[in-house]
Amino acid sequence: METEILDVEKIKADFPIFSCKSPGPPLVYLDNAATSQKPLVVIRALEDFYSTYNSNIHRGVYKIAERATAEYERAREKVRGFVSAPSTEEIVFTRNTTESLNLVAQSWGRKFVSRGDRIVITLLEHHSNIVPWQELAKEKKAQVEFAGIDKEGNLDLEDFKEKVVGAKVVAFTHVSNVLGTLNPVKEMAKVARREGALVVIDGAQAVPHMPVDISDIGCDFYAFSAHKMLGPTGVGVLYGRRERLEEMPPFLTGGDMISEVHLSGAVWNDLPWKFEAGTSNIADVIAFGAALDYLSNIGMSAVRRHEIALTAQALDELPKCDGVKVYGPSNPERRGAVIPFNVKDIHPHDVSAVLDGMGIAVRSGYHCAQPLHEWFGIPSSVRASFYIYNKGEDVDALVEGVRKAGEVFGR
Ligand code: C6P
Repeated sequence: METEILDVEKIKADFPIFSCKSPGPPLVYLDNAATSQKPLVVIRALEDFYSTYNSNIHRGVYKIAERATAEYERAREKVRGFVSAPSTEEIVFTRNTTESLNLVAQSWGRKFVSRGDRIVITLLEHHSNIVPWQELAKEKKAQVEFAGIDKEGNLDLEDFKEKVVGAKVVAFTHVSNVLGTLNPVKEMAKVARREGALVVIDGAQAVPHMPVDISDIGCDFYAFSAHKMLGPTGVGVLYGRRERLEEMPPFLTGGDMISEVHLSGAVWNDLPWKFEAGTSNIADVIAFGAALDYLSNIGMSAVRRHEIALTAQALDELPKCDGVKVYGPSNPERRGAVIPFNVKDIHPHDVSAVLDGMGIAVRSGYHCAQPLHEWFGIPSSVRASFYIYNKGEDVDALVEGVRKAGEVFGR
């Protein structure tokens, strides 16, 4: 079926993995919520760094070191522009979304959260936005509360608003990595900030797939990962509002995050370097810049429209298969391109194995969101997730594979 908005064949030609000659059927990659594939420009940026100007940053005063520093800081500016953050001082590079969220919980949380405080999150969270708060709460004798969802997996906004009253920290996902639920983050941030709460947003499944304007949302912290948006693994981003970053202690200490060290103690570096201790993931940050250029050339509005079309097709076709139950919001405009489902009582790993036999890669399990699966009363699910190199034919292949799994294992 012809669904796509983007020129998928042209895009696919930029991704070496799709022309890789391996035995078996060609790869239909539908595990993009876990990590995306990488275009040649990103791979080349890594090769270019290591083969022509490999050196450490913020230290050497020789040519290649100065170039490395400049490219690294240029990538920071690209990130800032990509998410419309106010300044590069507020863009901190971490290893991934998980580390970004831990940084907030460990640094801001340990300083400002105290006994009896309430930390409000939602049932839609990935473990990375649950466990750091649970650990903080344990240490500080604070409480973690979960705002609820409706049957489709939309946030219960009234419940959220009630729970947020008097909260110290409010942390929520922009897009659910399981159901695709697209949260009204601007409204949520406004309500939480009115209460004087710290507002933390997990944007791991949003920034890769749609235009995101952090200044417009109005949060204190916003986290995401490069590897889900064509970039290398090992690079995360934490946007932090300047006042918040200034009032909190460093997360890790050592080289690069200091401006002076004496026998009597140390003085912290300026923002954002105060939060980037030790040698950074230089090559991968620079290559992430190439990924952002690639996505910007396509345009994030086009990416979003393309994914809505694929999602609409999947939401239309999958439920027609015998015994298939699809979870999440029914309106493709109100969800990301993430489709979880189950087939009869067949184990998701078995469905995934049948799909794998056809060259189709999906994720099966609880997708690092066990509380959400428990709420739905299921141990696990199969999850297909789309990106810019997927086309309507991939959805057709998925549907065919799901039918086949139903026949192979169904009773
Ligand atoms: N979700 C998935 O298959 P890291 O692993 O730190 O880059 O991202 C963590 C994370 C945080 N929040 C959300 C909403 C996420 O989706 C993820 C990563 C992947 O769903 C791997 S578990």
